[in-house]
Amino acid sequence: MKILLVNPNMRTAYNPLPFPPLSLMSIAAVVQDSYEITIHDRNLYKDPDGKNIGTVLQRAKPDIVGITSLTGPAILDGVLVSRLAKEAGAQVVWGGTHASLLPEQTLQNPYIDFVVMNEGEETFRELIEAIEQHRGYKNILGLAYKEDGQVKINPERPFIQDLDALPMPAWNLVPVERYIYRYTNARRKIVTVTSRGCLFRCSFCYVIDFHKRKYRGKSVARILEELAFLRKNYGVDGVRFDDDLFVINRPRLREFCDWVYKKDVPITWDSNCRADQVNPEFIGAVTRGKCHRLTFGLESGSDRILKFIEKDFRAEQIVRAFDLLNKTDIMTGAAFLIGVPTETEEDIWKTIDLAKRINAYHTHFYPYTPFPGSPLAEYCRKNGLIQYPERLENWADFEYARSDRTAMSEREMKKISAQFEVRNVLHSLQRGELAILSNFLNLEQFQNFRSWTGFFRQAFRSGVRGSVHSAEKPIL
Ligand code: B12
Ligand code: SF4
Repeated sequence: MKILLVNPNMRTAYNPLPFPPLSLMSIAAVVQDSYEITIHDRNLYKDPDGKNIGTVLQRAKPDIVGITSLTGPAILDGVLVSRLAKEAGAQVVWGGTHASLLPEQTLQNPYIDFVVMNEGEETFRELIEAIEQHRGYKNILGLAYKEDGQVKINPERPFIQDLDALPMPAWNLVPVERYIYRYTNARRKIVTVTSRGCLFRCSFCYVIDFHKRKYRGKSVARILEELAFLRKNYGVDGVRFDDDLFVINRPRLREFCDWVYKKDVPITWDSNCRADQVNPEFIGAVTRGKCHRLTFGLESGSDRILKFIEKDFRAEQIVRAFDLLNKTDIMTGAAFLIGVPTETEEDIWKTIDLAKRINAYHTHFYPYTPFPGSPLAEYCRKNGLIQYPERLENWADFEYARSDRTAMSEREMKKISAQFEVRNVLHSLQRGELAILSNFLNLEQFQNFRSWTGFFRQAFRSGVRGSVHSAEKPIL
């Protein structure tokens, strides 16, 4: 059996750097000893009309093509690859967040044969075996498929409790060098994931439906083993832990930081965090553990909105956390949502004021998008604010934050976002964070340059220095 796993093109102005396709690397690791398996990352080259991947498929003639999915523009690329894969005679399997949350609609697409829902390692292995041995699919937990034109959805598969039992992600199947980037405090940094799920309940987030608010984490010994592997084989000296919430398990975090400190592990790291996790004890632990950056989903400066989206912290906790963080050397990132249902112009200005007050190293404003299955998307649906798109493809450009639904016009919101992005670059230059910019001098990363220049062209065109509202205060 020949298997080709494809990471569709996910790059947008917001995500210009390629990320290692950890989902595909994790499922590949489980089956690579038994099957001929290849990973193909479409983020590493330009191929908008699919000529290149079409040729790859026609030459390799894989039996199975697996594609990962997120709600967003990558869906269109995934559908393009699925069509070409079917033309080459393959069975097409989708997995990942979007397909897991909407398996039925995903399977209504004529080019998709199977959906592996939620965690993929065991379900995918059983599916390959069933295809190979021409067995039926009805006993495979976590699988959705078509039978006589009908979509069948099997019962859920219980989560893998012991993530240490999984093999190391298949770094051997990807061009690791393409995913290594420079950062302040790290010459060779890469992204990895050490846990799954989160215990919080932010109503816009996918974890509630996807991970059922269950958390599973690799042990500290296993994390250190993976870091040692990355260091030994690829000279990695910096890591971004892109877990849903790396810091959530406090005993694990403390143990990890103590080990890094005691053994002087030559790696710095960054991760997501929540404002309500930050206190002097936390800062002491992560500083000892060589954390160099923490990014926060802060969402809003309005307590009413924070309550509405069930963020379970208040604006004053954000201020307190940043008052502590700003006294340390830890770099900070702050992400805010804009255009959330019920948000007023006053709420938006509270958010802008808070963003300026806490003065994170980098501040991002993202327009709210309802992700299928999240409680907030369901709220929008029930209240007639949105209708879910009828076809898989229409999720590619599905937006909520449109002028007819939000307090500010789309243009004004984009302008706020662009102004903070420009502020980020100016702050980075002031702080001498030139390492980040030096990524563009790396020939292999040079193609990213165009995505960034496009973004800043747009930002400046929106009038960076102009106020976002006739009688308002400028952001910069
Ligand atoms: C890295 C990352 C990215 C990378 C790309 C990842 C990649 N594939 O190359 C970048 C930065 C490009 C990215 C972009 C976006 N992302 Co993102 N991203 C992540 C992140 C942090 C890690 C993903 C990961 O590797 N997880 C680890 C692996 C092991 O878990 P997994 O992906 O769930 O994979 C498992 C299963 O899903 C399944 N599986 C997955 N794929 C497949 C495929 C097959 C064939 C099979 C059988 C199984 C299978 O098996 C895997 C192992 O169990 C997640 C959050 C998280 N911690 O998971 C968000 C996350 C996936 N992203 C999200 C979002 C919203 C986005 C954006 C829309 C953000 C934006 N506004 O720009 C964009 C989409 C851009 C686009 N063009 O469509 C949401 C997804 C919500 C949704 N409904 O899809 C998440 C969950 C974050 C969040 N909390 O909201 N993202
Ligand atoms: S947004 Fe972050 S803290 Fe909130 S539920 Fe999702 S992963 Fe957890």
